[in-house]
Amino acid sequence: MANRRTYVVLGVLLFVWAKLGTKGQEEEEEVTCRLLGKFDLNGYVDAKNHSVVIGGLFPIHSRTIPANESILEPVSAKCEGFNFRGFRWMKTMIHTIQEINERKDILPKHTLGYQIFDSCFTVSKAMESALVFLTGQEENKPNMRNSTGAYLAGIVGSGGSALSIAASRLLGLYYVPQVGYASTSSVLSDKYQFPSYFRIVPSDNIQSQAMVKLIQHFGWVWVGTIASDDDYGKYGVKVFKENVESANLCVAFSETIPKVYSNEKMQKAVNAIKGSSAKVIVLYASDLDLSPFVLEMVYHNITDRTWIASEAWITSALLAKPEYFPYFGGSIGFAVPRSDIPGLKEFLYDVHPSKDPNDVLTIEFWQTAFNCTWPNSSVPYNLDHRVNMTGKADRLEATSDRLCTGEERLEDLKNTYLDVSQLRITNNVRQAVYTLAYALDELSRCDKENPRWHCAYIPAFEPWQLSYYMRRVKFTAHDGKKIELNDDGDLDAGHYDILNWQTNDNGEVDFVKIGEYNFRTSKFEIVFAKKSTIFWNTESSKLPHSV
Ligand code: TCR
Repeated sequence: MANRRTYVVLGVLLFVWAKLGTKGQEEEEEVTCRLLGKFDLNGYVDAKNHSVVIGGLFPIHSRTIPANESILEPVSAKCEGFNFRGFRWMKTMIHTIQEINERKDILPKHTLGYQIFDSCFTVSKAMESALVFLTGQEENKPNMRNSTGAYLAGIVGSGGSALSIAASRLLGLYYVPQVGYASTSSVLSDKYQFPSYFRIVPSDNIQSQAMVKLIQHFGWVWVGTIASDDDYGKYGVKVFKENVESANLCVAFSETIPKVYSNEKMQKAVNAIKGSSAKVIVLYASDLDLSPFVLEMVYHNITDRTWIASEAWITSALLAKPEYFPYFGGSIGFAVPRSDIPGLKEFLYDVHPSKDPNDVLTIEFWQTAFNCTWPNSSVPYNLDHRVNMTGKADRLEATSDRLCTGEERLEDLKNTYLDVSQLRITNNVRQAVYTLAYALDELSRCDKENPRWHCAYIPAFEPWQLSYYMRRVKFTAHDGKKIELNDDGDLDAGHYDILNWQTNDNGEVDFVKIGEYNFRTSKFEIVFAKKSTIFWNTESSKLPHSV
């Protein structure tokens, strides 16, 4: 069931309003406390009649709408920029939970519910959600029970590192397990700061080392770096630079791209790229943050560069478009391995706005995908409040006069949501849910005759008791991959695919696998497939020099 929920939160966030007398000392100071009060989160809930509930946080939108400054009280922001990839991740979580509930070998006596929120790819929404998870929405103290009374076991999320870090600072206070499917920042391995954060994706420590190995392999010496201005880009580049130094290579320039559009900062990055003889550039950022930067590269016609892509954009359908190929063709990067998920395709196709008039996310999905307006719905049609390249607010109030009929066919759609050929992070979402389920299963099997401190009953357990089992979880996934977390809650054995952007006969961008980077505690190797050819985006189409 989906709905827009407005939660009144008592005492969790207090806005202290000190109203000082305007006429100086003679007037008495009057201090009033006001409730800052309404969480406004979109999402999906199925919590009734289940033993425990798993929380989820996904970037179903890519940003919040800038608040109207004339409003004095802080209000919960609205979101825009529908993100089809995040919508697919969210659906995958529901699909996995349903699958686990049908299985007899995991948690045979229990079923899992879910409570999923849209993080809008912003820290503020991630924090709101974390508070709602902890307080159970109606009460002013942590009780780990959601509004339906079901017990919250742990959380799957969030997308970006900055969001996971923020959420984890709250969830970690109570040892509520959070299992990341995409947050890769190296700081999240620090268990003093993030005691109950686990992840099904390797830390960027490994990726940054891999990038240096790649650069050495091709004999490049000088490289530039560009990072997004957040915990992902900045820590990624920091570790990269440390590794570059110990490999005796050199960084020609190091710039950040702003989160909130600033022409000045953007031009600084553009000038660094233009003015440097380093033709190889490491770009550490999430695709949702990259569009303005990509447009700058197009505007300044910056070609003849070889981009080393971080995992967050190497397989991005938002960027891998033929019109950007002259600028970003030939990019090389590391991607988490892909997998096929049985039954997911059919599950994804089972989406229609007429099923539930309150399901605002599905209505928005339909409107955005088919470029029409759903009749009689309150969901606005794709407003865009982004700031444009000149720095002015660009309120593109797009309207589609065409009404949706409901007869639109998903089969005719070419859309990231339905593309199941590149299930990478999607597969991580699945494994994150399984990790929680296996840990709960172990907890449910503990020897009650001979109880230990971590032995408990479902649903009456403390979050740290589940964290104990999370640290020891070990299982084989549907695709045969063995999943085991180390003491830092990280996955430290596995491999990345090394991909190269090439065009195919239809003029589309293909992610061609040219090799693998295998890693296991203190053993790394880079292997290039013998027969693969690499596309180089240089004038000569040959390996660029960057010395
Ligand atoms: N870590 C990024 C976020 C991210 C991502 C992605 C977002 C990664 N991979 C794929 C969208 C799609 C890797 C972070 O912030 O930690």
